[in-house]
Amino acid sequence: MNKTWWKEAVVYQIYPRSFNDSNGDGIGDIQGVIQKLDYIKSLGVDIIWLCPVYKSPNDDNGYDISDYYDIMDEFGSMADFDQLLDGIHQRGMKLLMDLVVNHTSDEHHWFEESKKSKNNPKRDYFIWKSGKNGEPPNNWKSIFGGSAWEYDEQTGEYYLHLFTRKQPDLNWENEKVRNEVHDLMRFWLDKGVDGFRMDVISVISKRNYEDSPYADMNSTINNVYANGPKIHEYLKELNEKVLSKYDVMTVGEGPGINLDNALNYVGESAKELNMIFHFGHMFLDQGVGGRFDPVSIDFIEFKKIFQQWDDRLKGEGWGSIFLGNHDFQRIVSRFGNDGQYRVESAKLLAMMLMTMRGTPYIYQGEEIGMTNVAFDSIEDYDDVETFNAYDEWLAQGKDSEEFLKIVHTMGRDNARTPMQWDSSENAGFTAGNPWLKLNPNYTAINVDQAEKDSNSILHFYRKMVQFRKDHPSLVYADFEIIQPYHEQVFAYWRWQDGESYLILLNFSEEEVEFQVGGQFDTSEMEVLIGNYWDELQRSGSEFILRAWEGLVLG
Ligand code: ISL
Ligand code: CA
Repeated sequence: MNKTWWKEAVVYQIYPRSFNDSNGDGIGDIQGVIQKLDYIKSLGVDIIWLCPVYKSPNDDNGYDISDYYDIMDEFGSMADFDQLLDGIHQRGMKLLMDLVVNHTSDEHHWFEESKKSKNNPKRDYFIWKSGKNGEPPNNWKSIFGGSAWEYDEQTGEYYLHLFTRKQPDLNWENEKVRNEVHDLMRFWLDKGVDGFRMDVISVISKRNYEDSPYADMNSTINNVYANGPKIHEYLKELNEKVLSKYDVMTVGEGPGINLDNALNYVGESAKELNMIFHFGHMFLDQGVGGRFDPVSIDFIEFKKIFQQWDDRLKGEGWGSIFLGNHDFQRIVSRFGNDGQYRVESAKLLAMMLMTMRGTPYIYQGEEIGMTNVAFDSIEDYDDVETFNAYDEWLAQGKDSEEFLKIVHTMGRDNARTPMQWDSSENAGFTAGNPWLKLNPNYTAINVDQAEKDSNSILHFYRKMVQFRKDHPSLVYADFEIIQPYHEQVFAYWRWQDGESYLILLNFSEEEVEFQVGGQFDTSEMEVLIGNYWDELQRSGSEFILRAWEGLVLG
C-alpha cells in the first residue's frame, strides 16, 4: 500500500453557516472561520473540509450554486477566501473544497440561458424532456420529495432535478458541461486548494429515462440514479485532465456506492477518486420509508459494515472513517449516549474514529460532544429536506406532532445548530440573531468550558488525534473484529510489522466481561490510552469494561 499524506491525515469538517459569525448578521462566515483557525489547529487535524461557500441563493444552504467563481455574499468575498486559504496553509494545514457539480442552482446563468428556448446554446447544459400525456417524462422522484421533474411553461418541457426544483441536474453527456467543470476545478486548484469533497458524484451519469420499478427511494437511488453507465468514463476523464496534474486529494460522496462497486471508484488502479464516503452504517436507522421512517440500529450489522469495507479495500484502495456530518444526527446522540454517559461515550466514539484504517473525519462540534436538538415547533427548523417531507407527511393525513418527534431524532438540523463556543448569549456564535436557534444546552456544553476541564471530550479528542500521530502504524495496519456477534462490545485487532494493538469499546451502559481470544497474546500488552482515568480491571485475557469504557492496548 502506497503511503500518502491524505491517508495519514485527520480531517475536520466545517459547516460555515453554523461555525462562527464575525459580523453579527446571524450567519457564520469566512472571517468567522479565520478567527478560529488556531482553535482548529489546536485539535491536531491536518485538513479542513469546508462545505460550499460559493455564490448561492441558499435553497439548500450552498448546495445550490449560482456562481462557481465567486463567494456567497453572506460568507464574505474572494479576498476573505484567499486570506482563509493563506491562514490554513501558514498553519501547515490543507483545504478541501466542496464540489457540487451534479446540479447547479436554477439561478445560475447557465440555467437562466438554458430555460430561454429550445435552441439556446446552453439548452443542453441541463436535462430537458417533453412530458407524456400531460404528465412528467417518467416516475422519478426527487430525493427531497415530489417529482424529480419540473415543468417549465416557457418551452413546454420538463427539467430534471434529483434534489429540489431549485437544483437542476447538469447534463454530463454534454462535453461542454464537462469542460466547464474541469475549468472551474482548475480555477480553485490554481488558487492552491488541496482537493475536493465531491457531492453526490455517484449520480452524475444518468441511466435511460425509464420508470423506476422501486417503490422506495433508497432502492431507486441505489439501482436507478447511482452508478450510471458513463460514471467511470467521466471520473477517469476528470482525473486525467485535471486532478492528476496536482498533488491533491479527493473524496467522493455517493449514495449507491457499495461493496461490489467501490473499487471501480477508489481502486488505486482505477485512477478516479482517492476515497469515498460509504453510507452503510449511516442508513442503519432508516426504514424503507427513508430518513423519516426511523428503525433502531443493529449493532452487529454496524460492526460488520466496518469489517466488510476494510476487507474490500485493503491493499487496493482507501477508505474514509466517519460517523457524522452536516446531513446526519449528532454522533453522540445517535451512536453513543447523550444523557448520563455523554462524556464517556463521546470519547469512546473518538477512540473508534482514531483507531481504524482509513482517513478519519471529525465534524464540527463532535469534539465537544454536541448533541441533537428538539425544537418545539416545525417553524424553528430551516432545512428544505425537513420541510418537504413535512408537507408530504401532512398531505398523507398524518399527525404533525409525530413528525416533529421524528425530526428530533432524524433531521439534518440536529447537526446544523450553531457551534457552541462559550456560555454567553447565543454561545458566542453570533452577536446578532442566529439563522438557526442554538441548542439550549450550550450553557453547559461549549468550547470554553471544555478548555477549562482537563477531563473534557475536547481534550480527549486532542489526545486521540495525537495518539494516532504517535502510532503511525494505526493508519495502515490490518483490522480484524474480535467476537463480531458480541452484542455490546466493538473489539478489534490492528497489526502490522510485528506491532499489534487491541481496541476494546463497550457500546453499552452495562458493565461487560469480555474475553479476548485470538491471534495475539494480550498478557504482554499494556493500556496505552482509555476514556476512564483509573485502574483497569483485568485478569489475563479477560477484561471488565465499565459503561462506555474504551481501551487501546499495545
Ligand atoms: O441518499 C440520500 C437520501 O437520504 C442522501 O443522504 C444523500 O446522499 C444526500 O442527500 C446527499 O447529500 C449531499 O447533497 C445534497 C445536499 O443537500 C447535502 O447537504 C449534501 O451533503 C444535495 O446537494
Ligand atoms: Ca456573518
